[in-house]
Amino acid sequence: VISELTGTIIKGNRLALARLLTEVENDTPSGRAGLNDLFTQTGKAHLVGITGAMGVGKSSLVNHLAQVFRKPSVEYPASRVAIVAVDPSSPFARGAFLGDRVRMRDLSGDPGIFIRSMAARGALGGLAHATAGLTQVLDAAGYDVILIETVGAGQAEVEIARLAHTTIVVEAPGMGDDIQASKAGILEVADILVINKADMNGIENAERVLHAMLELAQPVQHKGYHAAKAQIGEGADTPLWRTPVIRAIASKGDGAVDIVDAIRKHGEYLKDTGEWISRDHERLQAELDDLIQTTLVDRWKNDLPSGRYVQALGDLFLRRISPHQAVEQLFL
Ligand SMILES: Nc1nc2c(ncn2[C@@H]2O[C@H](COP(=O)(O)OP(=O)(O)OP(=O)(O)O)[C@@H](O)[C@H]2O)c(=O)[nH]1
Ligand SMILES: [Mg+2]
Repeated sequence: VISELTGTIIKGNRLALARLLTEVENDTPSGRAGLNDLFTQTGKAHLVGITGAMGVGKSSLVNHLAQVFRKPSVEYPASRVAIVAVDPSSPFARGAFLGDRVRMRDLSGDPGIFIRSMAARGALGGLAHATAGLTQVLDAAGYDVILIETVGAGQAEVEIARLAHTTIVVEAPGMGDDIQASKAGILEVADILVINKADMNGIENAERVLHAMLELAQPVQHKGYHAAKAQIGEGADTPLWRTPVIRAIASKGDGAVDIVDAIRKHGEYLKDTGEWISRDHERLQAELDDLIQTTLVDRWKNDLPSGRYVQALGDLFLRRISPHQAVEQLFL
């Protein structure tokens, strides 16, 4: 049984969709009810994470990717595209947000595109959780491609990568050999690497460095790829994914067609190998386990005699007891 709200969202009511997204983002009871209602309709969308350092050109790229996805081709019908831009919690957040809005305005006339900005939460778990909720609603609402833009290269990006089927890491020359992604091990989660700002100096160098780092970051994958290719012979389909490195000039839209092509190929690869389903199952299990954990901790804290936790914490601060002893005391 679906509620009236859910029905209108599935029929394409954008206002109802925007309202539910706000409820889900704030984790309100009606947001949860809406998600429960819609959940049976999820699991169809291709979730694509776009991550990279600040100002590298992610929003410009997302803008053009959405337009390419909207154009029907011989092989593919037009997709309905949702964009979720996760704003950084940095002092630049407002500027970036306004910048995004200016660039994203190109897309706003198209009813097949839905754009949503989301403020980064304090807790990383909170952000990942809220993003997962938003993508579920958009998925149920019939958006077949959901582009999730996240800024930076750190823990948050790895969490978003875990949420996405396909993770695109965007780099740009001009940072010397000091490619940002290397630091957080973000290359390990890259399914597609984009070197943006190909109109700037240093593109060849950046490309060389990235290829070298990719070999280091994904040695097993590459070994597997070569070994498998040797076994099945030249020309046969490769059973393992090899992260492509694609040049782009996002401000002009150059490279967008190639990147969309790579996204579609990666989606097919995931489906052919069964990884689409295994990633989906991993994601759902992680979500369930997270929920169990928070629920257990909340319940347990509620059941604790008042003051016990604060007292143990006080003793810990004063170094009277160790963290392990504090746990023993609390679970007495
Ligand atoms: N020269 C050049 N400039 C670009 C290119 N792509 C984007 N830019 C410019 O780089 C700046 C940042 O672009 P955005 O698309 O906002 O980058 P972003 O990664 O989304 O930025 P944040 O969300 O703030 O991290 C803008 O001034 C763009 O016009 C490119 O390929 N070449
Ligand atoms: Mg941006």
